[in-house]
Amino acid sequence: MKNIGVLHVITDTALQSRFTHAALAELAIEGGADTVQFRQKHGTTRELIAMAQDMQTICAQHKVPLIVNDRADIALAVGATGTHFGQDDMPVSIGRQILSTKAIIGASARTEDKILEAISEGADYIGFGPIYGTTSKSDAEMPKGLERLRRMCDIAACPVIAIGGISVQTAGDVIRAGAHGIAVISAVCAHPEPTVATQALLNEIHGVK
Ligand code: TZP
Ligand code: MG
Repeated sequence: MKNIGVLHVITDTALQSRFTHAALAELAIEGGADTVQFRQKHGTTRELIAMAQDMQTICAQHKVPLIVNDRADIALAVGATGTHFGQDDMPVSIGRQILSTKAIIGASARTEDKILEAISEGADYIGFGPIYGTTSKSDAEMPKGLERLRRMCDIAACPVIAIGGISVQTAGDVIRAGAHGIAVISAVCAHPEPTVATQALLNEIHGVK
């Protein structure tokens, strides 16, 4: 099994405009993030490649994996470690044809069937959420809560990364419910001090694990 991080910081420049994706990556890594995910829903492919390239330079310097949301082509273009696909994005099996067997491919799955499907197609981890209410994703579903998370972690034969509304107050509960790790946007990107916020989340995770 591949080494999957426990604290995935997803960079976001729609929620805040103080920091670029690359600046957020640097601040999060300084705080101990062990995975950084580039998530940018608008812009040209050239613009996305330039942003991802800047992030990859920082991530490579610190030996932290960079995961590109949605886009296997951009991951390939900048030499990122992998990609994360939603249920409407590229199927994991096709992503695997584009990227190497060593690449980390994560897949969001909202139901038991979709979890099993993503794993059978070769997903290295499952993203499950939103656990709590979130305003960071425009089309987020209703919160799924800790009980459903627990069930999903029981059936998934790979690490589950919980996402959605997770804060320093709830990170420990999420890990106790069986999640391998967490992915956050606002808890880090919208925090006055992203590095401090990352450190605090990591402390909560390590307090349980
Ligand atoms: N997928 C499910 S919830 C979500 C995504 C991308 C948003 C997570 O952002 P936040 O601010 O940590 O709730
Ligand atoms: Mg997507």
